[in-house]
Amino acid sequence: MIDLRSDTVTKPTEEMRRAMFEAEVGDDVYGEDPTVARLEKLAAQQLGKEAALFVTSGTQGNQIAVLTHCQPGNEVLLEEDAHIFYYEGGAISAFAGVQTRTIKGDRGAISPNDLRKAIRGDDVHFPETGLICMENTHNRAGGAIVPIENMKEVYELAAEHKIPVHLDGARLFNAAAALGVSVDQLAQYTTTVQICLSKGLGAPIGSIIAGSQSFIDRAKKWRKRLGGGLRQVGVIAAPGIIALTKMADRLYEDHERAKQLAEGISNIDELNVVNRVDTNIVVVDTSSLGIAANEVLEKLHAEGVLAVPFGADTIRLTTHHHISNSDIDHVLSVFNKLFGKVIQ
Ligand code: TLP
Repeated sequence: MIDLRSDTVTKPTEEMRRAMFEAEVGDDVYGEDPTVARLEKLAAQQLGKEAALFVTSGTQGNQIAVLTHCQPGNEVLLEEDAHIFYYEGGAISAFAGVQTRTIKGDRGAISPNDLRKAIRGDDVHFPETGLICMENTHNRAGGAIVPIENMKEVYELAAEHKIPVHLDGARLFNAAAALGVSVDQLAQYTTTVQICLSKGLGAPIGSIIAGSQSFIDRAKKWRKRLGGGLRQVGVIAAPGIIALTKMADRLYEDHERAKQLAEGISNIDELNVVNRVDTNIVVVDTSSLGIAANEVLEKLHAEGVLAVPFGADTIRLTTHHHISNSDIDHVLSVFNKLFGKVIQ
């Protein structure tokens, strides 16, 4: 099987497995796990923040950030296809008791003008705008990079109104690699940031949230409340250290392969690549085939290629460190075999 469902399917490298085996551990609820402490310190340094916290998943990291920043009844502004809004099971309202107000973006970027209009003024009728969320790269925009200038504008506007900005940076390292900048250059325009260790960076589990020391102190309490206070968790923090130090430099390869994949697929008349491929995600409109996306996926599955549905007529393919050049060639030959003939 060539698994292009997500970069979350990546398995730990040999080095990660060895690090897990050898990890020094302690009870992290007592703050005594030296490996977790090392990971958090390293992540805070890389992201240019005062402190960081190891959490179990991207979803947990985002939700802890919302819970820590907001009060029940606040309004949170986010792009209309943001993962926090679209894919987190409504957790933001279920747990934090906030309401969401979505703004249509352009390739995941919210225009400062639209944002300005959405920020609430001081009125007894209104909820307070408690948080602005950004996402970079933007998943549903097809791994699109939100430009650094846009992040700066959003952050400055938020600061004028004393509103914190949380960045869902599940794939921030992909954005940084594609732009040729360091992650702190992007994270500087955020109050807090969440990054995933378990996507393109290949760790088996875990995310980081980073921000000021006082934010992280409060976030730690929320993590505990949510049952995310873990004990000898150095065994899973250890591969996270390798993710941060060894895996970011190769992400450009995933981006190159995604571009090759998109180019090959777009040569098939009945298929339409709908995103400009900035990073490791390719979104394909299959509507011209006259069959539902799920059927397209079944046909691919039968040929040993896995992808995910991304809408009624769209599928998503994601490259990652288990996907080689010859896998891309093979996937394209499968696409041609299945769908290329339709046009002849
Ligand atoms: N995204 C997953 C699915 O949930 C859709 C994927 O396969 O892409 N933020 C962003 C931008 C994400 O893409 C994801 C995962 C998360 C947060 C959540 O991370 P986890 O899965 O660790 O909770």
